[in-house]
Amino acid sequence: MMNLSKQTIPALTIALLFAASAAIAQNPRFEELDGDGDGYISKTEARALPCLSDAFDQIDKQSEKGLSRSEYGSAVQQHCSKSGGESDWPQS
Ligand SMILES: [Ca+2]
Repeated sequence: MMNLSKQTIPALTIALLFAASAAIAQNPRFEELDGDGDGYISKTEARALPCLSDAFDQIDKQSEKGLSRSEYGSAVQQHCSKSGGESDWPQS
């Protein structure tokens, strides 16, 4: 019995870590998409997030450099949140 629980607890811990990282991966942070670090997400950089890439032209109204941090935040909420509204995108 003791041996079984010693094996089960680490397995559950690993499973939880995988679940947590999968949840984070659904909504990459601004810094993760901004590959060249210029403070804007270009159309090319947006390709890493298909829901953002698809809506890029309608989101990027300023249309020069790409999406600013605030444009990105609202775009992800509008276009990348799964149906059911379980998004825990941080509001800052
Ligand atoms: Ca960039």
